[in-house]
Order: sequence, then structure tokens, then C-alpha cells
Amino acid sequence: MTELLDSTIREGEQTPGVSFSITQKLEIAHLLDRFGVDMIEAGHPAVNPDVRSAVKQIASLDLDTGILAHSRALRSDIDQVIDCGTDWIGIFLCVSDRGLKDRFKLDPESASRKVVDAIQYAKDHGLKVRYTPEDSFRTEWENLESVCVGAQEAGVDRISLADTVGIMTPTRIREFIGRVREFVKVPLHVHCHNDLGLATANSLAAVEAGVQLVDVTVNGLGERTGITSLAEIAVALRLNHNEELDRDLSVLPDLSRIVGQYSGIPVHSLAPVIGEHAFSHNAGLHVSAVLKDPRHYESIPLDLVGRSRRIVLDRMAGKDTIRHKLGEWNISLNNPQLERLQHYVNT
Ligand code: HCA
Ligand code: CU
Repeated sequence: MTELLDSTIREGEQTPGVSFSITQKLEIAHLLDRFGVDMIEAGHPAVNPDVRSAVKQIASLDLDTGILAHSRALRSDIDQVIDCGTDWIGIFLCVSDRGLKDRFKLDPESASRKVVDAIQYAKDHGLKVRYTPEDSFRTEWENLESVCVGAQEAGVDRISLADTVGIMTPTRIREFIGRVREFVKVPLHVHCHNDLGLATANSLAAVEAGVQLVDVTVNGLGERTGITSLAEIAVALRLNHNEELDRDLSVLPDLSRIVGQYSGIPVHSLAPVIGEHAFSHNAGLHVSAVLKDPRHYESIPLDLVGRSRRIVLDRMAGKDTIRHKLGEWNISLNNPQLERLQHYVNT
């Protein structure tokens, strides 16, 4: 089964204007655990004392899900993760020529050594390690291969490919991952940004190319336009790959609501699965068909995701819509009355 790592508390808090209190983070972590994510990325302890304290408290909740803390490839960052008591560390360092030259003033060999040192140090302290060559898909093949090979020799447990700027497409990501799998033998993760609105599609394509875990956030929060939405990928995996069988997808509306409230970023009404209108039916023809059998205009079983259906009464309404609505209010009309009412509603 494909694993999910939820990063609402780390990447999600990097959404402009979003800041969760520690109590809110703990509540989100509990709900994510109830949903059944495999890992929670609880924050980057070196960012500030509040983040550190939250990571520590989440790690001590004794949840079923693994807890991962974010870290640069620096012993000082890793020490803070060790102090927080998480079981996983996610070490990131971009090794593209552009990143190394402009940001870190490092050559690829020194960068690889830095990554190897960080992994060995974290492993020596009993942590399970994932390494992310940030901006993986724009990194030169030579740099990517040598850092991944070095990371594996140093004992890395997982490698995550990050589409940091959201430039991939499903076809390109599938091909890319096929090529990476020639030199990466540990399980792969994928982290897709949504700059082109393709985060979920790319994540699904990555799974189909053999990736073991997808990074997500509730409501798709994250830097700029966010990353893959938990609800979207969980349902896509369930419906297309018959996966997610032991996850409780009915927790999604609660998760989405509290994260919407705590982040101050309301979910768009048209958002797949969790949006207000995801299970609304409006046009008369649609409503007639749905009242006969919802499968005519619904592909996601409502109960699975804890939602209910809404029949909308507006200018698009047909006779069946009006009859259905009146039925809800225990009113029945004869045909001429119904026609007059429909004329009134439609105009
Ligand atoms: C960041 C960038 C990151 C890192 C992903 C990772 C990305 O905010 O540090 O460390 O796995 O998109 O590359 O989120
Ligand atoms: Cu990111």
C-alpha cells in the first residue's frame, strides 16, 4: 500500500500568514493519526523554540504514525531533532548546480560529503533517515545520482524526490522516476508542489512509477500554491488502486474544517472531495438522474469520505428537484401546481 506523509504542520505552516499554536498542532496530529497517515512531518526544530517544542510534544504523543522532523544537513540541526525524540529525520539539501553555486557555495562533491556526514551522524544517534535532494527534478543527473548513491552507502532509509517548484507533468515524472530507480534501491518518496495544479496527478503518476510514499497536506496547504492535498490523493488511490482500505477517510471533513479554521484559509467551494459543492447537484437533468441513482453524477461514495449529498434549488431546478425539496418539507403538490411553481423558480 502506498504510504502517506502529512506535512500540514511543517510545509502547511509555511503557507503565507499561517501559524498554528502548539495546541492546534497536537489536535491536527491526533486527527491525522485517526485518519491513518503513515508519517507526520512535525516541523523543523531549528526554526524557532515554538516549533521545537511542538515537535517534541507531538513525538511524545505515542501515536501509531511515525513522526519525522525536518533538518538541514547540519549537525547543529540534527542535534535539535535528536533532542525532540522523533523516530525519523528528513534531511534536505539541494544539489543542483544552481543551488550549490548561488546558495551554498559548494561543489557537488563537497555537498555529497555533507549529506553523507549528516546521514551517518543521524544514523549513529538511532534515527531513521530520509534524504531529499530538494528541487530534484531540475538537478543535473550526475549530481543527483552521486548524492543518492552516497546517501545509500551512508545507510539512508528513504530518498524523497521533491518537485519543489511544481514544474513536472505526469508523463515526465513517470519517466524520471523510472530512471532514478536504476540507481536508488531504498524506497522512494515524492513531494509535489502545485504550481501548475498538477500536484495530485504527478503524485499518482509517481506512485504508478513505483514510489512508496507521497507527501501531502490537509487542504493542500504549503508554500505558494501548496502541495498535494491529502483528501485528493487518498481518494484517488482508493478508487484507482483499491488502496487506503485501512484508513478512515471519513475523518477528512473534520480534518479539512479544523485546518481551514486554524490556518484562516477556507477551502474553496469547488475543491475535490472536501469542497462545499463536491457533492451538490444543481441542473434539473442531473438531479433527476441522481435521484434515480447517484452514480449517474457521482464517482466518490459519500460514506467513504464522510460527506452528504446536497440537492440545490435555484433557477436550474427541474420538476424532480422541486418535488424532492417539497418532499423534504412534507409538502405535496399536484402537477399543475408543480408546473406553476417551477415556472416561478426558473424565472
Ligand atoms: C522546504 C522545501 C521542500 C523540502 C522538502 C523535503 C521542497 O520548504 O524546505 O525536505 O522533503 O519542496 O523541496 O518543502
Ligand atoms: Cu515543499
